[in-house]
This record gives sequence, structure tokens and C-alpha cells, in this order.
Amino acid sequence: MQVIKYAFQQHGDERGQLVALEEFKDIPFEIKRVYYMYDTGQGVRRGFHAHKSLEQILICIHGSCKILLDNGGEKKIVPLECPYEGLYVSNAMWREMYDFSPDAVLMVLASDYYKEEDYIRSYDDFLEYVKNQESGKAEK
Ligand code: T46
Repeated sequence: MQVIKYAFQQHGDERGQLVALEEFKDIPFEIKRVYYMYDTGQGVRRGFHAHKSLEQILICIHGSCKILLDNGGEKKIVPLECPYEGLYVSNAMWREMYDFSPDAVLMVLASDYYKEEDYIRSYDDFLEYVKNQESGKAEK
């Protein structure tokens, strides 16, 4: 599994740092939604789902956390600890977010609006979904 991590350009000067993100330039999709999570309790693990179509970029803009990515065949753990780094999370990718520092703010840029029907919330359904996608590809 290839992990795609972006190092965004930092515009730093004596006043500090600034990162600007533009769709199709710094972010590979149209940004239709931004959300962020903070005040995550110690030991909390979030996520536990995949998306059928949604693509996202996860940026821990303050503090740190870890992301588990699982494509149904392989798992990778990606630490996020820099406000200028973004992790691309494709569709059909199981994700779990954990090990949040008390000050962590995890911001997410999403390619679509919130749609409950895009979520795959059961791991067994996710494995089935990946299997069907792969057999669909093989038939083409
Ligand atoms: C994902 C990971 C990284 C909304 O009303 N609108 C929204 O855009 C979102 C994202 C959530 N919600 C509501 C739905 C739930 O009642 O906020 C509540 C918490 O959402 P959820 O339990 O889905 O949060 P996470 O942290 O498990 O997952 C979220 C995203 O939902 C998901 O797409 O990839 O962050």
C-alpha cells in the first residue's frame, strides 16, 4: 500500500508560519467540506469505517495523532504530528484515528458533503466491498 503524505509549502517569516491550501493545486480534489475534531479524550479511537467514494486529506494542525489505514489486504500506521503535513485517504480505505495528544486538532478536507450512505461501517462489509471492486476490475 502506498501512503501519500503531502508536505505543504510553508510561508514563514519573522512573524511565524502560514500554510495555504488550494483545491486542485495543493489538494487533488475539489474541497466540498472541512471539519475538525479536538478535545479527543485520552485512549479514544475514532473512525472504524471506510467510504465508498469520499477522498480526504487529514491534517493534524495542532498536537499529534496516529492514523491506521487498511486497504483490506495491508495495514499502515501513519503518525501525523506536523501542521504542514497532509495524509491522503482514498475511498475504499478503512481508517482509525487514535493516540491523540490532549491538544490535538485533526482537520479534514473532504471531496464531498456529508453523506451517511457513503459510509461502510462494518469491517466484514468493507472486505466484501474491496473484494467486489477487485473482481470488477479483473473482469474489465
Ligand atoms: C472520516 C474520519 C477521518 C456531521 O454531521 N457532519 C460531518 O461532516 C461529519 C464528518 C460528522 N458529522 C456528525 C456525525 C456524527 O454524529 O458528527 C458526528 C461524529 O462523526 P463520526 O462519528 O463519523 O466521526 P469519526 O471521527 O468517526 O469519522 C470522521 C468522519 O465521519 C469520516 O468521514 O473519514 O472522521
